[in-house]
Amino acid sequence: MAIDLRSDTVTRPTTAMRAAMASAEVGDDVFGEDPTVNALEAEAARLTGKESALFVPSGCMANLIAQMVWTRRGDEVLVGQDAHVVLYEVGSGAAIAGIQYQVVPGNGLLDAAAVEKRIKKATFHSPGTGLVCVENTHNMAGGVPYEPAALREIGALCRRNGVHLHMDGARVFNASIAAGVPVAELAAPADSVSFCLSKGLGAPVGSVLCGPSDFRIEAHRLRKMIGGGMRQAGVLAAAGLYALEHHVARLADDHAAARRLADLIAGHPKVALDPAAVRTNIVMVELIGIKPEAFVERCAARGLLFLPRDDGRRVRLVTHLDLCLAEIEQAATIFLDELGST
Ligand code: TLP
Repeated sequence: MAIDLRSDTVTRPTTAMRAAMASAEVGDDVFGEDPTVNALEAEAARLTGKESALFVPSGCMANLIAQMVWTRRGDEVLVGQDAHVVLYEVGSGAAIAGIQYQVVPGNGLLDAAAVEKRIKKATFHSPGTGLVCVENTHNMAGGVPYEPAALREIGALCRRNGVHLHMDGARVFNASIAAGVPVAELAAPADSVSFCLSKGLGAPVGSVLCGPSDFRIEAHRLRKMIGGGMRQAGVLAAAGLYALEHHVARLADDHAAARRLADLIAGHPKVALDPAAVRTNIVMVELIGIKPEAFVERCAARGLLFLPRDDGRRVRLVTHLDLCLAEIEQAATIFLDELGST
């Protein structure tokens, strides 16, 4: 079996998770009658400290719905560099929500000063800022979590300016473990937060979008509009509930595995990598004088899978619950071996 570090989305549900799915009580969720979906939404609202929550099929749908609820067509959405909503959501913000992005250059994480400089009111000839969106952890920056204080400052600034704040918290549980603060505290400055059950938490499908009750009413309508209404979704929600109960604390193991991998790889003359910068489960490695695509192919031929970034310089390796420490060490051996033979 290959060692698969392409993403934390590749995990398969465990036997215990499948048992929870098989025994889930279900109903028609479009009528709001699936007890397991309702329980998952209540738990997600509790964990994020929001009034309500909506179960959706994917992180992309959660982000799209949040952007549709909080903006008017033509609005600008302020995001950090390499934001997932800009790079990897197939242009849905533009194509469906009708928004345009203003991307703040930098490492991807926003700060209040950068936001303040760019936030603006609509005039007869320019768009206004409809929404600020933070990504926590920031995927393409290398799984970097926000400092809680930075989020509070951005939140306060948004409130002063009457602009909503959405957190793409696909990996906010990783951020919470890394920062040592509850998810609710990280999410408090944001009006809405989405998180994925299908990444480090190990569920097969699903994300949850959390926010105020009136936000949920509109989000629910939009979910149906874009084809995300699900029927006996309790079998999926059961996996999510199981993940929230059993797979959150263990994210620390993924972080330790990522740091171990970084420690083993760093120091090779053909890589630029600071292991101390690896705070969660993503290791972003810059290759020096080597083409990422060709290197990825060579490692794949040796049974080690990971992805090249599209910047022509870096590769991304992601740890998750389907890996053991021996595989991490084997991964490093193959990686270093192939570096040596370039
Ligand atoms: N990220 C995937 C790929 O799309 C890159 C991955 O392998 O990391 N927000 C963030 C920050 C994400 O990283 C992702 C998925 C999403 C949203 C979208 O989630 P899904 O795939 O459930 O639509």
